[in-house]
Amino acid sequence: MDSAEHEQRRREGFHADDPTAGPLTTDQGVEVDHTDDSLAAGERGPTLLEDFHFREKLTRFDHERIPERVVHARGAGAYGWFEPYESCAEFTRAAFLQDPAVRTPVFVRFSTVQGPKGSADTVRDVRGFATKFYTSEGNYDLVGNNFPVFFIQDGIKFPDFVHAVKPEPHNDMPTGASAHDTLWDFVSLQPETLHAIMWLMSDRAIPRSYRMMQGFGVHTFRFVNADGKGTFVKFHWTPKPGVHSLVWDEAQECQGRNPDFNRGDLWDAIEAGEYPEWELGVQLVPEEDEFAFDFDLLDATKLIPEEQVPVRPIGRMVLDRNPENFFAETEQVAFHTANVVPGIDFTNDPLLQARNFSYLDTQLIRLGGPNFSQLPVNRPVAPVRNNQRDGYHQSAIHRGTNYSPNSLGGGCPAHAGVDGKAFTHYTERVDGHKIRRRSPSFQDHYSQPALFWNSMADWEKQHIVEAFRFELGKVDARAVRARTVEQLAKVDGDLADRVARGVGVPAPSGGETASKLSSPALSLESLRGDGSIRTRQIAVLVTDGIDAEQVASVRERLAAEGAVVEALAPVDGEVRGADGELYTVDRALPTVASVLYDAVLLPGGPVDTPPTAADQDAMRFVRDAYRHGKPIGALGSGVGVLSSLEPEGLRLSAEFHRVESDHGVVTETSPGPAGEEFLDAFVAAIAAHRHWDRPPTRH
Ligand code: HDD
Repeated sequence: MDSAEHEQRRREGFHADDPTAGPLTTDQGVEVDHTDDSLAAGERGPTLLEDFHFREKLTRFDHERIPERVVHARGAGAYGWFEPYESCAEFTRAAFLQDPAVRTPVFVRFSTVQGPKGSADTVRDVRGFATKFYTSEGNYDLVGNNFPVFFIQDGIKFPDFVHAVKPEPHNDMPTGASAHDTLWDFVSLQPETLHAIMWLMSDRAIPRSYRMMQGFGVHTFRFVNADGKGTFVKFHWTPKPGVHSLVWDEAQECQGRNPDFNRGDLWDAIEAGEYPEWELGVQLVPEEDEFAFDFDLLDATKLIPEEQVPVRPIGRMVLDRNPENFFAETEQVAFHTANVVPGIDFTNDPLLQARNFSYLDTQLIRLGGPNFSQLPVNRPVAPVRNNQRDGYHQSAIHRGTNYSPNSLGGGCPAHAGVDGKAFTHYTERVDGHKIRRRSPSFQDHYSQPALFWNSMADWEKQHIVEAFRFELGKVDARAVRARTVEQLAKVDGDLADRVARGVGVPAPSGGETASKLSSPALSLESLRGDGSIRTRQIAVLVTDGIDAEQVASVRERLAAEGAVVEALAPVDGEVRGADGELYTVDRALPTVASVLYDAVLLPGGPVDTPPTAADQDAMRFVRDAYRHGKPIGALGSGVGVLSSLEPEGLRLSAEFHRVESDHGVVTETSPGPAGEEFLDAFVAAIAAHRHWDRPPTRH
């Protein structure tokens, strides 16, 4: 079956009857001529029970909601495809990893974990990154996160962990946040959480965009080739535009300004034809090297440093279509870690083993019965033939016998296997006593959090410290704060000391670091992507008197580089340029904020009339952009606007025709169209995303 047929089969049955193709009907197909008034006994009389249309309409409405996911309730999804770069036959027989000419359709759902379905996008949280590959051999689900490690080692602790992080039971607060007593109580008592907690306190937990975050399968899985040979594998998704994050202050403001910040960004990019893309990479470990590490490959709180086992790129995924109906597709999609295909198998990771139970179980309650795999978004493109019958919401009309073996049904469906295509479980010798005990090889909880800390740039460390101070600062129980800091001291003395000073608890003495190792690949500094500024949102602050020619010259260059430029003015409509021409405004400043943009340009106007200095919204915009490390370009008298903030010691151009670029602030005082030197420097500043360690401003 080629990929076009795949797509065709997957889409079959996707649409209910077209509601625009004829008159309104009831669910039974009876035409209805009136849906605005209920049937009543007289003009001011009571509603009549026999109004079946009214009752059906209300009943259906009453039943529109299904239980939200117990975790990962808030999400956004998109369709696309995956193609391998070359055959991976040496390691796996999975059909979708064999032929670069075959594109496998995918559906991906990104999510936050803690908050309910209606919570804000930019909370501090792990992001889910779940991919359903509709392969020719059946559906394969890679249900990952944007962190490579998880909070617990054994799935039996999952309900405890989730209870601790979810809103507190007595008052259902806080929504979408981990900064509360019960989570930190759990963390302080369960040190296996510390590695994932380090990631949670880092900027990875506040991604700029779903398109700009990594994805990880987390567990060690197993590839199996046609000879039955196994190879351990860890999966990595790497986004083409690089990994970019928000800053915490900005993320919090975004929650109010645009709670749909991440899902809107995904939607808009796909609508604009800027298709998000990731490279799939694998870390491969031969079976014979299972014990070659100072941690256990089966422990999901550990990562394999890339410097030790490089990530090998094996293919790419592009998302190119938004769903048509959020409920039908994004809400009803059902992922399951046990959805594997021949050539991909499990390991004995106890977290993975628990997940293999939990996901099917949860879909049964969430989607109301066992036939959810018949829903269009879940339906495999590979044919389904078995004796599993009936149940709620059965939509197939099965014929013939429903047991095996049978003779009356011609023995159908026959067992697969004659052509070697069937799934066969990896043959692994298992030997042991029946015990309820964590393996001693899982007991080092401090080295890898220290490895992560050691790998961070100074500004990343500072953000981690600030995040710990924020979170623990919200914890009422002083003993929990103190116990958490004691745990941090076992990771790294400096970290614990810096956190302790912010949260009013004594710094534990003599803390060393639990590891001297570092992995530079973990720092955002090494994940800057392809250096492009495509889809970056650039604000241009305009008012009456702007140099419209100058604005046009910058707009043209930024648009040519694929950025999205919007002109913001105190009020919507038009502004009159210095040349007397009208210039169109895209949005009024009071309706937006700097946190919704990646960079800002301050164009000039006639000397002595800085276009924005008098405008409080504009000044706040620039101040926020500066504080959040965002690239700022200023031209002509626009430089004066910036210098009115008095950034201490920042180089701003004062001389005519001179371009200064300092900490992502690019200035040129000359009037008229922007020169190449300015444009190149501004584009480079935007491509670098953020500029940390800026000198403070006086205003
Ligand atoms: Fe899970 C949903 C990722 C551990 C039980 N999980 C869920 C989703 C993602 C993950 C991305 C949302 C899928 C979607 O978009 O519909 N979960 C992970 C990762 C884990 C992990 C990367 C650790 C490596 N999960 C985990 C454990 C358990 C669960 C240990 C239980 C033992 N997860 C669930 C669940 C959910 C779920 C309760 C809720 C909704 C759903 O499954 O479909 O079954």
